[in-house]
Amino acid sequence: MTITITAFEKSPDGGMGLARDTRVRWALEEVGQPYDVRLVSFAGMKEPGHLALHPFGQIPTYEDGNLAIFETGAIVFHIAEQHPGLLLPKEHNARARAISWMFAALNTVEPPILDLVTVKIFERDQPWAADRLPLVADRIRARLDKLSARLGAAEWLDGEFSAGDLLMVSVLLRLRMSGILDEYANLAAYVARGEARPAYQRAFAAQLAINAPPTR
Ligand code: GTB
Repeated sequence: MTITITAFEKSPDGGMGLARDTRVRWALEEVGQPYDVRLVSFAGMKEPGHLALHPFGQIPTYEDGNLAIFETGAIVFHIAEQHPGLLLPKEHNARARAISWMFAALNTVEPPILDLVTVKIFERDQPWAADRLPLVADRIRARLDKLSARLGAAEWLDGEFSAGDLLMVSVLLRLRMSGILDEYANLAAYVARGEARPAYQRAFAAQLAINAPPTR
């Protein structure tokens, strides 16, 4: 049975890899798991067929035989569990620590980064948007100060590359356009290391091929 994920028919980022299917593609590439992609329009996401897979009408989803799951973190976790030792260490404590980093990426580091997108795009016409922006940026810096200190000169967050790094790099790269990532040389280098991985390159190229196909 082939694994099928869903992705935007046309991503608003035009193929910069910021939509969350890139994270799932990256995990599948890291473990060497072939997959199919079903493209979904914004309207299609809200139709009953897709809502049966994703209760909030979003992408990505993941189907494998009679299993259908949603939420990028849960999908990446499932993929990692299917391939012990590749994205999660086999040793019990190291595995638990890698899972901590997965949750830290999604629950602690990503929320203020999402707030930045919200204030810059969706709230930009509000009279208070200009006042809110520096507050949100400082909340991001508060997280990055600590993350940068913890990473130090290490290659990855806890020993070998793990699903924790995959999600943390995916979260941080959303910051590049803001310039905040470049305030932290070790984090910028960490993100670049993640993006240089062959599996990431394949995942990025696959989503780009959909969103910015060659003109001829
Ligand atoms: N918590 C869920 C998860 O982690 O899976 C969040 C899923 C989610 O936000 N999905 C978005 C979606 O389907 C796409 S990834 N949105 C459509 C909708 O809600 O109707 C978020 C995203 C979208 C676009 C860009 N971009 O263009 O830069 C970046 C990220």
